Amino acid sequence: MGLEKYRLVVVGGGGVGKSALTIQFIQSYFVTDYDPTMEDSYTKQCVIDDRAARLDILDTAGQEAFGAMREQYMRTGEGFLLVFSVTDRGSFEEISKFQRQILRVKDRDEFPMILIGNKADLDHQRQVTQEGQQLAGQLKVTYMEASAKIRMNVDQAFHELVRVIRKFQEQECPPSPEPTRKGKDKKGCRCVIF
Ligand SMILES: Nc1nc2c(ncn2[C@@H]2O[C@H](COP(=O)(O)OP(=O)(O)OP(=O)(O)O)[C@@H](O)[C@H]2O)c(=O)[nH]1
Ligand SMILES: [Mg+2]
Repeated sequence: MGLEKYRLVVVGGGGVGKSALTIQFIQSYFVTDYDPTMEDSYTKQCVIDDRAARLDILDTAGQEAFGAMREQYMRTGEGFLLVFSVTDRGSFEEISKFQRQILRVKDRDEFPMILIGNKADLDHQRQVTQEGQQLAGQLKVTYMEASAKIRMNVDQAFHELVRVIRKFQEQECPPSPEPTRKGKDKKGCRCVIF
């Protein structure tokens, strides 16, 4: 069976910990310095629910100055981690804007995404509490609190997004009954290759 490939995109405001989460997931260490990202990509193979997958992860720029490439990566992404920091109210308030932009670029009412409240280790600096879960309900996505620093819910967040993408693609494009069929079907769906 061919390796499943997923293109994941990490979005959210500046300094919320997108790079720290991504690097913790890929390389298992915590980056303490803040070096604003322009755009970085990573690849990791992993097994999620007994199915091997290759994840191509795009770590995007939160800072507006680097925001020009946004539409381009939104077009190619198959699933999005919407990241805010629980210590930064402004980053939480920006999330709906990211979701709207993704849905507009995709021209859909829903698309695989999950909402991540990062920096959950900084409990004494919290500016967002139960509203994380409430927003996820409104956006109809799963909510997880995470910490890149203490490696809490890091693998879980990326794995959960892959599950959401799989479910979405199976609904869009149920596996073909013909086992040798490849490539695109009539609807232009990208089907699983057996
Ligand atoms: N305590 C704590 N600090 C974190 C966590 N995640 C990231 N940080 C710190 O927050 C700062 C910003 O993290 P980055 O990962 O660079 O943020 P970013 O979202 O990639 O920022 P841009 O690339 O500008 O969009 C760094 O100093 C990190 O060490 C976390 O879970 N807990
Ligand atoms: Mg970054």
